[in-house]
Amino acid sequence: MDLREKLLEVSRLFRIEYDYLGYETIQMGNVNHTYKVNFMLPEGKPKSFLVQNVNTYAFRNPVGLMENIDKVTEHIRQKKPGQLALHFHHTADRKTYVADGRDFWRMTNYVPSVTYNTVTDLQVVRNAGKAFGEFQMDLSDFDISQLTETIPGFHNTRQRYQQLMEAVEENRVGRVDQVRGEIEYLMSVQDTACRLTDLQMAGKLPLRVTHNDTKINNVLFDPTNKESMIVIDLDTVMPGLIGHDFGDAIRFAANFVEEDCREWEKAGVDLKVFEAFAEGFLSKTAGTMTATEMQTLALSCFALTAELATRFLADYLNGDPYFKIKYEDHNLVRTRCQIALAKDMLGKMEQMNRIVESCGAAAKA
Ligand code: GN1
Ligand code: MG
Repeated sequence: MDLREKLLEVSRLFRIEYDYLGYETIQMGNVNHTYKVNFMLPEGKPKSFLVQNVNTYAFRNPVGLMENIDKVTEHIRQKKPGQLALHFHHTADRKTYVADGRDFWRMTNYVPSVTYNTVTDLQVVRNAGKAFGEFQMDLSDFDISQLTETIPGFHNTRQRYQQLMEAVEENRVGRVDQVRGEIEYLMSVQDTACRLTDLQMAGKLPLRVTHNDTKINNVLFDPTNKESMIVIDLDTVMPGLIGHDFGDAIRFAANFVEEDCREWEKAGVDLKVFEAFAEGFLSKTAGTMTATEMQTLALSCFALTAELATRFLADYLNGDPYFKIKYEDHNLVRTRCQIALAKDMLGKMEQMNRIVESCGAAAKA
């Protein structure tokens, strides 16, 4: 069965009975496959849905994942009735997924919106910070024990380093010699990169319910103004640290270039974007943050960047089984870009700390 037919079959299982027009592939995310599936309503208006094929290599327990999303979206919906929310469609037997033995499908409403991969508009950045900060606050009273860890140790940086070392030892596709310099750099900063994880293990940072994948393109914006509408991609909502969300957002949004820029030497942290995001994020979260959380926010940006470098590099060494790639060395380019960004962050750590301090003080005032 070709994809066109498959998407129709899946849509019918989600009880969409309109006339089928076809599908478009959406460039969204590096892990799942996403399609916009188009129909025609009886009154002659088009209507679209988003259908995703969940990557079960990355998510070994997709049913647990969907249960997490169900609980989290329900919690937010109850808190904010009437506000735009993610809505997953159900099959006739009330499941939020279709598992056909090979693939794992789900369907949501399609929200006309704009997303940003790189941003220089500081108002947009500030609003993204607010959106992720608010998301976390909405879940601050959610019972953590209700959540399945969809990817165990997702932001355990020590474990990520270990996985990189295993990939180096196995050298499955013979790429190790090509990346000695990258391995050496990452090893040289291991303890700094893992400080957040070490503090967590020592019980010095509180566990919260966090989003864990706070790329700015996971916030949908209203096309008519710069207001954020909704936070999407809840696959990795799990117990985590506030720094995981702050750090990953900065890693993506404040980089001068996209995370897979072939001119990786241009990567670096734009402090204006950093400040705007910090302002927005802290305006929502500062009141509930501990001193240690606040003091490690800037460090968390470095931690998440170095961590992702180890993940991209391990995937490259394993023959790219995890992240979708568009060309042979894509994961290597991603690795180099994250390393260049990480180096720049280390150089700017003092400035970043000062910005966090002043935004935190302003938010509490
Ligand atoms: C993956 O698929 P996407 O783009 O939402 C990854 C994140 C990485 C990101 C890097 C479940 O996210 O952790 O930061 O790629 N998600 C998963 O672009 O591994
Ligand atoms: Mg994601």
